[in-house]
Amino acid sequence: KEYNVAILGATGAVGTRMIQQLEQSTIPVKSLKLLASSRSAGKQLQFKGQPITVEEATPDAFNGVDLVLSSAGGSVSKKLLPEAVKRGAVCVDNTSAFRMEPDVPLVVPEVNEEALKNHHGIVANPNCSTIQMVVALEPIRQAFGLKQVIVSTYQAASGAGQSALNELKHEAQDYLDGKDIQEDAQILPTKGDKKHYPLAFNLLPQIDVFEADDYSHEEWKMIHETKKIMLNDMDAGDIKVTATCVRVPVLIAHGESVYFTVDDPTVTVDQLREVLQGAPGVTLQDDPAHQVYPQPLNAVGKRDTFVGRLRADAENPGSFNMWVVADNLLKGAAWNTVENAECLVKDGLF
Ligand code: A2P
Ligand code: 11C
Repeated sequence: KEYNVAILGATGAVGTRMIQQLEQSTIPVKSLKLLASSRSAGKQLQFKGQPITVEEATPDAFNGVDLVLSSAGGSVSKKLLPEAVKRGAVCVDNTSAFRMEPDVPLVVPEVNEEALKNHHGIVANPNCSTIQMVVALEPIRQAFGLKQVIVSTYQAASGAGQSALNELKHEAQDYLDGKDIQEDAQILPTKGDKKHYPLAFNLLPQIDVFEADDYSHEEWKMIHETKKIMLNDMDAGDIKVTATCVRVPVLIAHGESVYFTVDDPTVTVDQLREVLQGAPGVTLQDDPAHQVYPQPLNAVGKRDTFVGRLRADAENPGSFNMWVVADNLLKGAAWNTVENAECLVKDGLF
């Protein structure tokens, strides 16, 4: 079978990469529709060397579509994906719109591919910072059990979209030209809040808006999405997770310092390395003697999650530190979405 595919948000930082990842995927594509806002209608993009004209995303644009890959923001997904499902499509959604709905699987194929079989038309892609962390932690959990995770993130500007990436470049240039960059800040830390601060030569410990308990919504996602993916049950409290999320002046690829405690206190760093060496979707880059460790610049454009800096906490047997880096636009978004769609095809789930 060949599929009529649509990409919703095709002109964005993630959408353009969805086009590339679909080109390189095993999904047999009969036709491809590229959908965005009315602002982009008429623009031309390429798929496998052929020009495709971008169309405005409306409910009827999904007529005849079998598979939707979506990354145009949560409110657009909420409005349009039920329309696509009504018209017979299966949607893999990269936004937060449906992630916590009980009948929507939240899937990272290396961790919980089997959850795909419970879909009712929509599969959700987790948040980028959650995805790379669970790819690194799942093989460890399977081998040794997992009690607790304490994560601090170092997140790239592109997580907030193409316009945030442009904002960082502009601020950096203005700063080097000796200009005041306060006025350049129009989007970050988040479009959804009142004040905006420059990211260039700075750090912003706010990603998304704050919750009532003073955690940011990004931190909330890392805690709750991790439990839904790894425990397959939002309310299961077996893994304690806490997070601090920070935006850093990097364009692409998130870094994470992950402190974790396994069930078995006799586990060694060598055993962890052995497990991670062969783990799906993981590349181990851990050779301190030769200064080998994951870096955002080296992860850009790659599908894998890179893990290094593994160390035992000498004062707490069974607890370890590691450093995890992945391209937030690929494994964190476009690739994980296309990979989920590949699995749906492979597993005969639509
Ligand atoms: P457009 O380029 O026409 O604004 P990013 O995450 O990089 O900011 O990209 C967001 C994507 O979502 C873009 O493709 C953008 O299209 C698309 N988008 C934004 N608002 C809408 C909307 N109301 N309907 C459809 N697509 C939208
Ligand atoms: C960021 N992680 O880096 C966010 C972007 O829930 O899909 C992804 C938002 C999401 O800003």
